[in-house]
Amino acid sequence: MPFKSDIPLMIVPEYGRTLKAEEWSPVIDALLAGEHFVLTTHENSDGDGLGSEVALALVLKSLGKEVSIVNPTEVPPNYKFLKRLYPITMFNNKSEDALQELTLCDVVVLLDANLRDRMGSLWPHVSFSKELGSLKLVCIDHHLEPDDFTDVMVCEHYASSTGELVYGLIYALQERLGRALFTPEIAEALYVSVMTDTGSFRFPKTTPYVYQLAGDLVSKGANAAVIYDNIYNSLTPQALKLLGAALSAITILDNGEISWLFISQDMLKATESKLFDTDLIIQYLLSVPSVRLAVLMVEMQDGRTKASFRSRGNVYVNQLAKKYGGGGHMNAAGCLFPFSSDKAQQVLLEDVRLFLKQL
Ligand SMILES: [Mn+2]
Repeated sequence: MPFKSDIPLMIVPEYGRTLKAEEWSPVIDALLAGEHFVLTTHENSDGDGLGSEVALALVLKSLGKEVSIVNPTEVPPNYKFLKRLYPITMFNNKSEDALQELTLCDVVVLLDANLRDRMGSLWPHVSFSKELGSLKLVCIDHHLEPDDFTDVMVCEHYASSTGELVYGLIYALQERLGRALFTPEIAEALYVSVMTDTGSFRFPKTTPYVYQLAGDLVSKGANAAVIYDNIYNSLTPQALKLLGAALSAITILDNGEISWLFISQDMLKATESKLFDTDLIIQYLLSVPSVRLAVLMVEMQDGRTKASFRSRGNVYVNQLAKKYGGGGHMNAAGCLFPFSSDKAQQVLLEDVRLFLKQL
């Protein structure tokens, strides 16, 4: 008998609200005052973070600023085409260029993350420069419950994506400067952000405003079909093998309410796939309509365990992730367990059951 669902999708009245130009003033002041910028996003970057930083880098460059994009982890293969629009460097403590950029810059803009730890290996350097008083940290994001660690922050969780916010920021900047700033390249980068973070315009935050914005970006030169093809029709044979193995390993527990998947290093090795190949799998965990909470756990190379949560209705998984130092959105969140995957699975399953029971 198929599981049935009567769980309503969340619609929040503030979804689709846009910021007034004056609400962007602190960000615009910081951007116009800065000379030398480093833009960055969270570890294991996604389309939203990457598209947002490329779009903002292109805008700042056109204003005559020095701009580098330096990320804590590498660009996943299906987003590498963005590097054609702007160079993206991966930071590690041995890379002299990236270290120099971080030392020279006077403004760091963090996009699509609102917790200091999400900056990974960049944070100690940013924090050091900030303490010296030589650096301003600006954050633009749309996740829940931001940390207090920046100088200027716009964190609006009703926005579909960080790209949606950057789009509004560029319009506010155009108004302030009295000149046009959008180019086809900027439109392309922002379209990547909005398309990926709305699950290709399917998620609840896909408001009429988001469709208008997408239409505006297409009219400014973004090629929707080519962008979709670049990002989603880009699986390697290894990633397909992993998908097959992962789908067979999904378990549906507790009367269909929980879907559960653990991907081990052995599974990644057997299919010769990579960590970022796991990203497309989580959507299948929520494709059974009775599922209220979906958990994907991935064993990392260093022994830690990465957990991603998706949920339906009033199951606010950001609260679950927060318990372990993570965070995210109401229906999509994640965290990193510092201990072995056996222990992580055991602890988390108990917690997930308790969490659902008390709702
Ligand atoms: Mn995002």
